[in-house]
Amino acid sequence: MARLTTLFALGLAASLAAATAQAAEGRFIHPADTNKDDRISRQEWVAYKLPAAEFDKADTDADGLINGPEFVAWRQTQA
Ligand SMILES: [Ca+2]
Ligand SMILES: [Ca+2]
Repeated sequence: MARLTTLFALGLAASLAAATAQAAEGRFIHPADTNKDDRISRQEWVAYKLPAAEFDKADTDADGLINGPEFVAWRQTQA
């Protein structure tokens, strides 16, 4: 169990680093964005096992999609 937790934590850290770096370049590439439209939809969010209740908090402009800046801002609230 401890090993699984460690692997999960490493995966999250890698995802965060990647998303932050891509957002800085004006592009948003995240493994949760399975249709590669640079936005995370609610379905993609849930499919990636992110907490469904957090989607509305992350979607600050309430357009139903999480873009790069929204994701990075939400991520920073999770630290
Ligand atoms: Ca998408
Ligand atoms: Ca949005």
